Amino acid sequence: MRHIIHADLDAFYAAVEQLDNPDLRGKPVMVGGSPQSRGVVATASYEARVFGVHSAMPMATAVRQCPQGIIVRPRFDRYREMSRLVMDIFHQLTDLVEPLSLDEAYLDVTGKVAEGRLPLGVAIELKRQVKDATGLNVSVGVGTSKSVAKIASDLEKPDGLVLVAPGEEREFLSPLPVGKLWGVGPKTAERLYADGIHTIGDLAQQPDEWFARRFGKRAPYVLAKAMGQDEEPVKTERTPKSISAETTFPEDISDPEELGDVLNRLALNVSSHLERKEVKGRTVTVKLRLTDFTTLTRQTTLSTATNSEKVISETGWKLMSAELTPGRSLRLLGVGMSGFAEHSDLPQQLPLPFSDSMSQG
Ligand code: DCP
Ligand code: MG
Repeated sequence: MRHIIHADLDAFYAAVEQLDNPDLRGKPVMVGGSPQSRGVVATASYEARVFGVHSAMPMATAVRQCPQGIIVRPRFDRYREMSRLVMDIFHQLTDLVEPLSLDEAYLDVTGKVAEGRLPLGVAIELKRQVKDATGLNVSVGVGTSKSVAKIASDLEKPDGLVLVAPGEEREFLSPLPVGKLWGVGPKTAERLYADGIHTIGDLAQQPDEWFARRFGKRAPYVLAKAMGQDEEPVKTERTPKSISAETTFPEDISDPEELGDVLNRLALNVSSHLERKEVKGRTVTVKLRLTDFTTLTRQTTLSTATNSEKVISETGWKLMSAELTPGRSLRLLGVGMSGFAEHSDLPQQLPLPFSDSMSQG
């Protein structure tokens, strides 16, 4: 049996701002772009969430709903620095860490439990270590699978700690809305509601034939998740062939400035991921999905390998802006880096023989 922890920092960007500036503590803080330039909320402190302010909301709307909210511009370098501290603490506990974003990771702590530690004790200690080292609160879920741990960590945010005891997975999941299940997106959830399936328990009760019809090849995975028995391993940091980040918009976006903001965020994500894996790449790719679902990818190969957020976003911008014609809207934007150097610690200033011809096309 495995013991998995899912850890997710509370109101991450806003919490860092409140940490660094005591004047912001206990106040509604909205981190993001300016309401004048169609900026969006990256995240809001829990004090602001009371007013309905949330991530991805236009800042102008946030200001309307919470006029006393304090708008703070994001400081990505600082968030990345904090993220690194937190991920280091995770790594001190176990080698089996799978980061999902700057503020979120799975940890496989089965080894600790085998040494005689109680899963609850491991989780309490983890929360305390993060708090002591950084001043940040992390919400933690503990369970025998990734999906149960992830759902659990979200349930009592902020500063949550939810443990699902072995054998109680199904009972735990049963009353929760199907939309909470990993892999069931908003559209699938809506279709399930239409079929009268509201909770994860409702879903777990459906006959096998129904699962096969509704989910096709994915049926066994979805069923396992609904029963709280998925076997998905915690995937540690190996060097993959490419690292990318993408996002689908709630509504299609045509404004280049707005797309530029998204691109910067994705570039930060890719760059911090590259940094964590200690690799640098030369090929930057952007992926654009248009309103009609046409997907374009455009890439270019740089002369020097990099993990720089600035270079990735600038290169991505060149590739993307060449495709932005008036009236063209995007429903998805992605940025990726590939073409990794075998040993990224070796100097990269000299091009490898043939690298130019290899990088074309
Ligand atoms: N983020 C963003 N845009 C989004 C969602 C998130 O820029 N649409 C950034 C800001 C968040 C950080 O990523 O602080 C982490 O995302 P989370 O979804 O974990 O949200 P928070 O940590 O802010 O809040 P919580 O986890 O307490 O719900
Ligand atoms: Mg978070």
